[in-house]
Amino acid sequence: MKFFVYHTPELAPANVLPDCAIVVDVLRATTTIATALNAGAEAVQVFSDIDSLMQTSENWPADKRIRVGERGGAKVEGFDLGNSPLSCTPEFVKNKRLFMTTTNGTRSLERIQATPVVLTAAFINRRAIVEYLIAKSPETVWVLGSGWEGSFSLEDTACAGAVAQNLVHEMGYPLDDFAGNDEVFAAISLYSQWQNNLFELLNHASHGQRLLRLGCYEDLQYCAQEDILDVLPIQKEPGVL
Ligand code: 3SL
Repeated sequence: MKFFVYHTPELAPANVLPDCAIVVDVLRATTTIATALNAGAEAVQVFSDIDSLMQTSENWPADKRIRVGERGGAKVEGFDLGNSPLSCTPEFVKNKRLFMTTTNGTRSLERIQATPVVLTAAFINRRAIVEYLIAKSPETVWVLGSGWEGSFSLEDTACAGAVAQNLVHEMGYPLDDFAGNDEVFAAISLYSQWQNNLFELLNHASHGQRLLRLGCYEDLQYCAQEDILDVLPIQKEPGVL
């Protein structure tokens, strides 16, 4: 397995795709996706823009759909939910399809949706991702951080490092053979430094601070937990997990 980390979708090479792409947006899109699927949502369908979400979701039965969206961290006006994973309870999402648009995470998913296997990862479901990779052993794996509007996000690269470190330990891969780019070393170093204090790391992150200003303290606490959900968000058709 050759493992590559890209801090943002823009940094991934154009005109080539890996065997497996893993999108990470710890704060909060991929944490919300894992939570919703674990709570029994029928699927999560992602959109980079609000208009196409509205058009597609109009054709879905109203009692079977939930519109989820944020811009700048705040709920999109008229939508059922913002992007808080804590809202995705079984009472609310079970057997429903989430139609979701977010500032960065859904854009990353759109960027690599033609990849044969697309997964989403967060700290909360890191273990399920690692187990899938060990079982299937795809030849090339990209982890794409979502960043914030094109710039680096601490928490996404740390999560990429959490997946990479786990794989290296469990599979006994020599790091030099496993790492496809220098970012893999950086991601593992970042995670190793903070793995016992991920909540504090999220507090330092610029998007963590933005969410704290919006009153999302409990979201940060939730997103900082590791391996609490055994759920594998995997793309079933383009844009649908
Ligand atoms: O940018 C995104 O995709 C979101 O996850 C950002 S937020 O945490 O919902 O504000």
